[in-house]
Amino acid sequence: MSDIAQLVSAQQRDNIAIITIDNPPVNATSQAVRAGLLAEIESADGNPGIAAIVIRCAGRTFTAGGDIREFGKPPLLPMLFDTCARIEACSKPVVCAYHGTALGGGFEIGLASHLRIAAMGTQLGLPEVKLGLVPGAGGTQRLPRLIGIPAALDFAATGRFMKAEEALKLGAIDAIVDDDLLECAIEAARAAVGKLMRRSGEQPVVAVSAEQAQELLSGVRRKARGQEAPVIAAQLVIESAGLSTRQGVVREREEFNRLMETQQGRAMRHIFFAEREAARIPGLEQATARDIQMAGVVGCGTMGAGICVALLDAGYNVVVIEQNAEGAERGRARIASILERNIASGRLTEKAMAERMRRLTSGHDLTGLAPCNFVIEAVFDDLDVKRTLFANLSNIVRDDCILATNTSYLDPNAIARGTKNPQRVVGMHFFAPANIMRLVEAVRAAHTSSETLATALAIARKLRKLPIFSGACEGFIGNRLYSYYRRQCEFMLEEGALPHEIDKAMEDWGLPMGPFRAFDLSGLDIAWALRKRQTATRDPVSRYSHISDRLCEIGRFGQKTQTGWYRYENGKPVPDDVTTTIIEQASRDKNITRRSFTADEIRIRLVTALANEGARALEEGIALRASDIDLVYINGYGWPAWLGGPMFQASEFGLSRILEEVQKMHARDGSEFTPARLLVEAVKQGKSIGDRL
Ligand code: T1G
Repeated sequence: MSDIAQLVSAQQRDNIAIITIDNPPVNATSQAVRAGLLAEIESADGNPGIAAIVIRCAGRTFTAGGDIREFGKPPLLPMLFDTCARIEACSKPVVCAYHGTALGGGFEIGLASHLRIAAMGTQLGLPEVKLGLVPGAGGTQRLPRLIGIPAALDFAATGRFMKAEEALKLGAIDAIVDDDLLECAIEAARAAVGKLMRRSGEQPVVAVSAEQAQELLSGVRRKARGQEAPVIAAQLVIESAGLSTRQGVVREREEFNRLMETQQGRAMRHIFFAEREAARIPGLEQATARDIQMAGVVGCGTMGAGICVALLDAGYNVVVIEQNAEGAERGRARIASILERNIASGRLTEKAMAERMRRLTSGHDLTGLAPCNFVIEAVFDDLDVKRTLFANLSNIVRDDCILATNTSYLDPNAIARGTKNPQRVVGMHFFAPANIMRLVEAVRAAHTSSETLATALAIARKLRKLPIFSGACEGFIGNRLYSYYRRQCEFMLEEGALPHEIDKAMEDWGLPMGPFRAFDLSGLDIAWALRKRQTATRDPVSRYSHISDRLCEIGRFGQKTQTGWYRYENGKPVPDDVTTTIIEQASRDKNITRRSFTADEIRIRLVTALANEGARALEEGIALRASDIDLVYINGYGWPAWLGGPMFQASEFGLSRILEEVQKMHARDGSEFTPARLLVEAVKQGKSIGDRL
């Protein structure tokens, strides 16, 4: 039997042809599926014994769209838009039976059919923009013909899913069924025989005015923040009013092919696979996560409160402990105020908030945590404080209660010392605001058991976070790399750049916030305290910039003091002479002749700082894969997905260029910037940065 026969098959029930796509896991429309579907439609159309056709999928979902593994390779005929055109032109009614997630090409197969029904719970959408693309099989042309330009534009430009109920209301589908989907589809096909067929591509589109089009486009552009695909998708939807479906599909295809080759497209596809790969942690295949009935949180400052909200949102019962009664009261109020903000923004109802608050117990006595089988601490980031806390906790909670630390820098091994059963200690590093940021670094300490790690990962996933495995080291993956990035930012100041120039170079590139604005936002005092603690152990010959210390010495701690790298006027950062004077003095102190930097120089230097240290983290097994590092920067440090992360960008710049840059750093800035062995090897062997350098 050929592949085609296996992946797409047809049966006949009376005079109805039932075409079934069966291509697990998600019925992607790979070449064999496209060809099989085309062949079966043609055969049914030409068969006088067939009066109507049903298209359905086997397995857990209708097709989730194009086979992403085929992307970036030479296209294989037939293209899905041809198959869809053939479906639409069919002389017999074609009913599409959606279930699961009908996405991209999957949704488009139905849009080209003459009638669409969906099982309860089906979700539909055009998520191509999330892969840096636009729909490629007529989605931008047929959807506006069914639901109008503004609604179609919203789906095509955001990639958001619509529930079957919304799709029905908008007119994207014709019915929702809660009985047997196939039987209902056959029934609908029978009823359609001999009736006038409604071809989506032949429906008129109600044009929008030029002003409305501009308004819609500028809204999309604003939200896309530099990503190209959403704007193009919106344009294509708007253009549908002036073109026939056939012409529109040609336009759509041109843009699809062009976007496929762009860096943004490559980056987004890299991230799609990176996210799925990140879930695979070697050695953990057999480990089962424990069921958590009650979660405890120690510390209810900004971080602790955010973690509590995330736990409450995910349905856990939560006990939160502060140092004293007032602290507990304040903590509870902090949690309530986050939830209230979610009500104000329409994300939560009053009732849901009340229900969450009922699941929250707050107090100031650690013994309140006795019933918990998972406790996370989010107290002041000090080793003695955390060590004492864990030692105390291990006398209160059950011996198998998992103890997680939210430390951002400290060594979880040191925290675990003195704890009974250190195998149940794990790092779970959240990023502020913890109820919103998607990244959690799941840190395996020397004694962490597989079951403990698997439980931490499962909890993070239940919180709808993206857990990334990290080994134990100072700063884990994210902050470890970040300190090299921060230092190169400051070195460039000494050499001639100014904070706003570096910020502009990075913001124009795509970061929502340049490094100096980000430093100001998170506060300069914490890093200052850390540097002071490290003074004694710092290598005296390694390059050290005093600029940030000088700012802190005069009380410039960033946004919270209204001055830091910038001066803040009504919350807006303004380059400040005081900072410039300190920077220029630092250059003079080191006899550095100041020079100007191009934006490209700034970007490559900062990517190099991250990628070289990233490669070292890979060498040491701290990070499992280069793509995990990219995910850390995208989900925890504001990098847009379409930039692909620092390791992806390093290979885009070219690894030999990166190596040259590290060699310069090494010569100029000292031994911490030694080229990573993996980087040197990759360049020598002409390999790409890949997942294993
Ligand atoms: N192509 C190839 N593999 C895919 C795939 C796809 N479209 N979608 C999922 N997989 C693999 C995935 O890598 C994983 O594999 C397994 O399926 C399960 O996925 C012409 C051009 C459908 C909501 O963007 O959003 O149509 O890791 O772990 O959480 O206009 O997958 O097990 O080896 O994510 O249940 C548009 C992308 C394509 C859909 C299921 N479609 N997929 O989520 O499982 S472009 C998309 C998803 C297109 C046309 C154009 C989700 C899902 P492995 P999973 P899940």
